[in-house]
Amino acid sequence: MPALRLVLGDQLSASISSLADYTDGDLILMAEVAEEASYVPHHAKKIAFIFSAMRHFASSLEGGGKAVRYVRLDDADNTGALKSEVKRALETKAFDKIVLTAPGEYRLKTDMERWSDTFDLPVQIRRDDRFICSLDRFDAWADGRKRLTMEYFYREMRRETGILMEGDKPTGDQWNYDQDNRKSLPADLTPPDRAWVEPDAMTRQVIDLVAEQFPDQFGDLEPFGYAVTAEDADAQLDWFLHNGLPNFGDYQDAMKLEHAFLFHSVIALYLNIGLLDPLKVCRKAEAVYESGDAPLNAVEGFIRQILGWREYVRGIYWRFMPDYLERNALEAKRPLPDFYWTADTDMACVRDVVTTTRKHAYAHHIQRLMVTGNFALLAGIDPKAVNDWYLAVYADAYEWVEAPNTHGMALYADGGLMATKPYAASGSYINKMSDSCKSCSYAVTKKNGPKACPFNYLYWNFLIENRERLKGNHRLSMIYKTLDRMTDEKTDAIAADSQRFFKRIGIAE
Ligand code: FAD
Ligand code: DLZ
Repeated sequence: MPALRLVLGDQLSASISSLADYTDGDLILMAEVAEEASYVPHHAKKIAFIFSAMRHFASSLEGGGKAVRYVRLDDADNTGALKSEVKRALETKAFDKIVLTAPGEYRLKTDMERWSDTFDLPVQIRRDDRFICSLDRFDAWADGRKRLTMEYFYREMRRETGILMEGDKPTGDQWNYDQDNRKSLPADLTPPDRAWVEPDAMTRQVIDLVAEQFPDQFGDLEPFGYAVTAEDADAQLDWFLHNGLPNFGDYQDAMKLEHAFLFHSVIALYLNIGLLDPLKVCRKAEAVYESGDAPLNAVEGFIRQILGWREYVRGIYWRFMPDYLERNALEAKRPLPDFYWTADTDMACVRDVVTTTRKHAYAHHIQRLMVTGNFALLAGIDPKAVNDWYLAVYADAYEWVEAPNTHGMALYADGGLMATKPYAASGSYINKMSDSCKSCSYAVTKKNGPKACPFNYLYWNFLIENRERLKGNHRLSMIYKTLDRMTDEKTDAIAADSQRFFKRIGIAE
């Protein structure tokens, strides 16, 4: 008897495990459903990207002779949820099993684990083997360790894959070139113009659908230039390897107003839905180093993000869920300010990151971590609200990768499971790494008063509010010594400025 094979919107790889043993008579189900499109208010461009990539993938499967039941969002009978679409598909003929690849989010996995009872059929939930490190391998690495330090995990991945290795030694005799990768952008260095993809008729149809069905959604639907097929995603990667990668390392942390992409790859959205394969991406980058077209600090830095960070955060997510997202180590509870949606703020750096997020469903890592993330950390915003925002607004956002980065790295809500100290920074970090302070209505050099950069007093206010929770962290001992030397008058001014600011942006307790 045939199998019903469900392929989710982020499982668009020809090699996906749920399709491995497809045989004639089987049916592949793909469904655009309101439930997935609205469990957080996804960016309009993200919805269009996923739907268009799903349609292109379905059409390539059909082109290869496979039977696909593709349910469009506006199909009259669409029931709006994955489970009810499986039910409808099961009613079309007799199936002896349901086959799927494990989803990337805990909420769906727990639901799918009950489907066998619901449908009274065997349900095979297969491993998602599109990652370099299996979850078992991650757990074997993590078991018994006191600290799960990404760097040591990364070194094991380097050894196991042989990427950037000469025998048992790292290429260049150094594992990590991070200290070379923190330069600000020289004023005379212009980032390359991106080679975007022109939407085809199928993408245009999806854009019209999203415009009609999600009229009030956050984010600009157009212009739309993202790739929606594996071939075009590969071409985007190749463009980056030759035009961005040589400078990726040096300017990885740099920020420039109205230039979110800089020398970044903009491939996370393709990796995360399966249009690109992480190991192949790393090998291609390694080849660019070997041919002498990009320096080692750039190539190692880029590979570390994929072979290291991306695999590591996935391992953390599945090892610690569902408790992970229940943690709120700093007991942060202020609401998310409206300007995360409107960009209506006087802080030029935040305004720029939210604006680029709205336009492109993209911001680069340091913008996410050190501007919007840092602000949410310093202002004590409720982690649930911050997680929901990050999950909604980025085209590459799925909980397995979004949550550890937001909850753990940006907000320290996991109490230091991932980061050894909170990534808290005052305005001077933003000033060093960007050009935004030059045109800001606040003065980054001022520490207090109405003209002072809010990041400056919020930084100290954060340390004051969290003194009991953080004073035992030895990496913060120097900072707390500096705080202890401040006069009462100074700490009172910090608290008063912070409270005034919270009130003004509508988040005072
Ligand atoms: P590049 O800077 O060119 O990096 C190359 C690749 O490395 C990325 O495409 C990505 O696949 C991988 N990578 C880099 N950093 C990380 C990281 N910390 N964790 C996992 N993979 C990484 N990444 C997501 O893919 N989805 C998310 O929802 C997401 N949410 C984030 C939320 C916060 C608060 C922070 C601080 C980071 C988040 N990241 C997320 C990680 C990172 O910011 C993005 O992967 C990156 O900005 C995507 O842009 P890019 O493709 O140009 O990456
Ligand atoms: C993100 C998303 C959206 C917006 N829509 C769909 C959809 O209509 N159908 C679908 O199968 N998948 C969609 N996705 C991706 C899923 O949310 C994703 O598979 C889960 O979050 C697990 O990672």
